[in-house]
Amino acid sequence: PEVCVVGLGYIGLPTAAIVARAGCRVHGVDVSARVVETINRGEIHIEEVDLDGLVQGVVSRGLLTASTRVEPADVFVIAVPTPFDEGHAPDLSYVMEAGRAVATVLKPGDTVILESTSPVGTTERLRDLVAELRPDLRLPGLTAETPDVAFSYCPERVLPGRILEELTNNDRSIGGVTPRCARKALAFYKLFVRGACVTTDARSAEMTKLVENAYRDVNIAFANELSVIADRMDLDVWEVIRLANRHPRVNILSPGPGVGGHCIAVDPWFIVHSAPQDTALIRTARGVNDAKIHHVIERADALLAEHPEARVACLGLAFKANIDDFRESPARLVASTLTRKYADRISVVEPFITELPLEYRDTPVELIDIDTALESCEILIVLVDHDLFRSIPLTERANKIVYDTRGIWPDQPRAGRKAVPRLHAV
Ligand code: SAJ
Repeated sequence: PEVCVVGLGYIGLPTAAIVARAGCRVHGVDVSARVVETINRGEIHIEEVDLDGLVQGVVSRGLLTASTRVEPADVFVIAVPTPFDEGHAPDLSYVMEAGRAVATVLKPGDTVILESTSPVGTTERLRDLVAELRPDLRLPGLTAETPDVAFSYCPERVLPGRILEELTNNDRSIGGVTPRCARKALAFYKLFVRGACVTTDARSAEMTKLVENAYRDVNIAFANELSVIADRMDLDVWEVIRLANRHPRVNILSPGPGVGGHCIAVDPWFIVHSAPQDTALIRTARGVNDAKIHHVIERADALLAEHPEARVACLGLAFKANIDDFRESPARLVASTLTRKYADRISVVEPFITELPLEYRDTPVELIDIDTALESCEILIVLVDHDLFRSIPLTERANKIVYDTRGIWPDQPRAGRKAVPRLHAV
């Protein structure tokens, strides 16, 4: 089939490239002319392992083209952002805009697939929008006869940094507005997915995506709450979690400086917004994870105030380890908040950038490398668990004052605390 992918971001571009590699002719659409030009040159505008070579290959073979206009195709994949507004209500304007554009070129036999994370009911709303704009088409769920166009919801569940591998190997939920719609979408995903493809209805698939990320948010909140309790009780939370996780049915996640990225900190709100009365746990988990950021800021602030002469290195700004993505990053918020008070003695180490973000303009704060930080700073605040930081041996940091929000250095002597004899399994 010919495929049109609307939205060429972190999901749309890798999907377009993988579908093209599977042998389909793919046309990608993006609102940004710069993104379109970059891709048509065989280059990419985002960082993702191995994506550059893949895009270069399919563009040079003529299998992937891009423009700012939706073109006729057999299958349409919509992968545009769904942010939320101030009141945590989902903003579906990009999805509906994409739907309007697709509606203009739809013909009988086509399949429309929504991949954007969306509140329950969005795929049916998309169908309703097309019904309004194209009264000439018979649409699923609205006609007793065989519909002209299929509508399905198929969320992605890939992890940044492993997108190409996970796009191919993860299982997929494929939710049709009708069973027939699901089967049409299934035939498309079978072209490039090696994981199992499980068909269901559109509303269940929409909820599944939200539930997966809310599940992770709730579990991280549990770990973060434990870390705050442990601080108060002068316990090493990582030691406690390591021990608890030896129980065959316990698997506690890792505390950190809060939850970042554009998925886990956002998607639970879509559930809360749909059922405000019944989401005490999910809402509280969001609150716990957001509050953890402020707990870290307070502790770091107290440490810096206690050592007024010490120079400080904030290690990491990314929202998680080993990626260059800074969206909704708690590390970034902690570092910039400390900078407002201690700019004259703070430096930042972030191996994934060459220039500090905008908020550092007009501050004396410098981006330094890890060697310089180890030579010149007395306090190290670990905000991201990049492998580069994890690999620093104790000998290079034994005499530092360390606040490790990620637990990457379990052997670090803890300032002001008695050494705890570590339990080792024998
Ligand atoms: N984090 C912790 N402790 C942990 C795990 C994560 O503090 O034990 C933090 C991270 O540091 C980061 C945030 O949580 O700030 C989110 O990181 P993540 O690796 O859990 O997730 P994302 O946002 O990169 O990707 C998630 C994934 N969802 C699940 O694992 C259920 C991914 O599979 C989804 O495709 C993606 O959201 C998405 O696009 O929805």
